[in-house]
Amino acid sequence: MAINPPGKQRDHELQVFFQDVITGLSRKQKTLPCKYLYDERGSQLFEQICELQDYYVTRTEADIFAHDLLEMAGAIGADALLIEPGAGNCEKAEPLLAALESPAGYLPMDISPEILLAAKHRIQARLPDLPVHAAVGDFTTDTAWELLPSVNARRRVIFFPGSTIGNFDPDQASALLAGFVSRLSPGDGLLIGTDLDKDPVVLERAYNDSDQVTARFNKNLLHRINTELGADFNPALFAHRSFYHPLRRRVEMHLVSLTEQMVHIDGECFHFQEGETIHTENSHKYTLEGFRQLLQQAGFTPIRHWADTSNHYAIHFAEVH
Ligand code: AVJ
Repeated sequence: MAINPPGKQRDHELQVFFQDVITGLSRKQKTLPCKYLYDERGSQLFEQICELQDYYVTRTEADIFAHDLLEMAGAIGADALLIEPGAGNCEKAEPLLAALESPAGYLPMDISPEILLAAKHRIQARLPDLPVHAAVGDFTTDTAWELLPSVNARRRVIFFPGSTIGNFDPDQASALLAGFVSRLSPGDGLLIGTDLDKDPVVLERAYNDSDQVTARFNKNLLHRINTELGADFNPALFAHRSFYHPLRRRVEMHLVSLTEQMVHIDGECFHFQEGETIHTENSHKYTLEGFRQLLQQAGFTPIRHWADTSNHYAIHFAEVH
């Protein structure tokens, strides 16, 4: 197998980014894939969002983990291997791993080797008996899962917190969960966080915070396209807009063109009408029943869930049937 030198790998990533941008902006409803919101600056801004009073999601999930950790560890049981796709700094898994009975190991996956290795060392310092198998790669590809068959455990449990599943349309979410099932065996588990459907006022405040951090997070995508792809977006001529769509049960994030304008990206030219938008993200909200149906369809049996007292957020435990 040929190994790409770092420069070439980077070139390839830029090519894919460029293609995705051109394809997205050529559609009738212009769109950009939300994964590109998370470059270094975007990830910093997202961390700031998580600290906002208006953004209840991160805080609420953390409260549920703090409150119900022992029950979750009990549901997972002894000698389990915890697998975390898109683990990042592994901060959410660490207390859970510490609460598990004789865990067989931890297998975090992330595209960033630096963040993953730093987290691995931190966890090994705290839990020296725990085998940590760090897998660098995109969890939607086979490479990231290559280590899995070689790790023995009584059961394997996928950990997918953060309501990341909400970024996927229901069809894609179902396919992602079915993909998880295909990596597991009957009786293996899934511990997954989902934001719940709720009062639109609460939802819209969370994605239109009074400090405008979400607006900066959204517009950072235009800066990124300018820097990495040499485009000439004027971010001042776009406005952040987020709204709840009750029929689609999701918060949509858009960038609205404030005027008629042209934008150029490497010889390609895109026309914007005044008021035309680029759709940059979806954040799907589930009812408890709706998410259980999604789990069921994908091949999981819902076992139980934990939620906050306002039912703003839920963490579900399910088993492969
Ligand atoms: C990272 C997908 C959980 O949808 O709430 C936050 C991303 N976008 N504010 C979410 C996000 C705008 C976030 N998730």
